[in-house]
Amino acid sequence: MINSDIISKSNDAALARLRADYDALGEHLDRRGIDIAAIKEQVARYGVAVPSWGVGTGGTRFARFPGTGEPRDIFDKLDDCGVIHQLTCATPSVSLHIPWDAQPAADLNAKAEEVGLTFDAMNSNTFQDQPDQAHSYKFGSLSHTDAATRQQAVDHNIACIDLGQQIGSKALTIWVGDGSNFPGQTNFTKQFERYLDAAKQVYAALPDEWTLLTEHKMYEPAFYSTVVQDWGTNLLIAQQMGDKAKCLVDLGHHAPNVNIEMIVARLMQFGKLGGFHFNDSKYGDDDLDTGSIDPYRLFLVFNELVQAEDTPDFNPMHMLDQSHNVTDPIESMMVSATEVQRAHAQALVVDRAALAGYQDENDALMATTTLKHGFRTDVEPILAMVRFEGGGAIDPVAAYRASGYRAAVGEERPVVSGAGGGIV
Ligand SMILES: [Mn+2]
Repeated sequence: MINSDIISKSNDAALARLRADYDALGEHLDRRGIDIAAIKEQVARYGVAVPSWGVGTGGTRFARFPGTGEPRDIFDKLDDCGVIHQLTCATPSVSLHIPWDAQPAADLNAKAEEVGLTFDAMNSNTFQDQPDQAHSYKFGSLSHTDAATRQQAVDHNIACIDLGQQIGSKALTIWVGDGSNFPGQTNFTKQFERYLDAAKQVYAALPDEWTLLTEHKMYEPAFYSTVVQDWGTNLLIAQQMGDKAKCLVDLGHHAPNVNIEMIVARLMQFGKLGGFHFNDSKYGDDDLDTGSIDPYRLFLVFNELVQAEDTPDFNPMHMLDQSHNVTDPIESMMVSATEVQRAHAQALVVDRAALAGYQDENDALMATTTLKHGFRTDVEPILAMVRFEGGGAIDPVAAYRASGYRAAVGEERPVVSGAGGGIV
């Protein structure tokens, strides 16, 4: 963790400016009939989970260039995740990927408590083979033509639930790489039937208070067809399973130009929006830092979410899911968490009553201008004040760099060979 003196010193240098900016924004919002303290409270209550795999340096299909002091195991990862939350006060939980992070529950719980974190959704992995497994997932997992391979994938998912129960998780996220690379390679219908049968076995093992999240993805690693390719198929799955099954929306897993915020609205309307994986993309599933390419789209997603915040039992899980190739993953994650908070806060300051009026009057120009007014509002002083008041850093990246954390862990953690490609 970062020494609190370093955070205090960094904050001392920035506090006077922050107070002036916060007061100015407060006056501005007051003229718009918005109480800045109420927005600040809502921002403070919001948290986004970080994925354990996000604190390692990722790669592409071509190469992986290792960074300094990469985490060696889940305990190093939890240290890094602890730093992200310590400085941003925005990421109180971590999502584990099994078997990458499989360790005795008591050890995981002890480490999480030490660094002040809890555990978010469990993620199963049936898209790669493990050294000791009996059946290969080369041609699929839950939808494999071979019953024993499907059973192995089902058993793995149930093992993820078992571990999750011991560490306080309440959800299992399933994403499979199953699909095909050639027309004719698979029978779409039979393959989906096999998937549904297997997924139902996992669903049957789900504890009452748990949620099963299924994540769709249009392509990759299968490049002709994917079993759970879009939100339509994903919704069919959730409807087939039952009330505890909901859809997970990863911002990078759609066809180009798809209206993601509208998918969000549709899923919410029918109680099937289970959660998000935040990232950004220019071309495909680029897994770039959240808000780095299209912050307006992120805002439009939150514009839908904010409208549903008062709905009973509406509590979708929010997680970052991105891959860092050229940045320090801790810095990318801190900035991304802030971008998610920013989009949330911008959506909160939209004049909803005015917007609804313009919509009813079919005043397209004023409706879109009213929405854009929220997006144009610089809410950074609110976010910074939430961090400061929570004991975090007004400028997390500055405090992090001043701490020398990366160099320090670099002393203990050897560089991992960069020979292989692959996104983690
Ligand atoms: Mn994802």
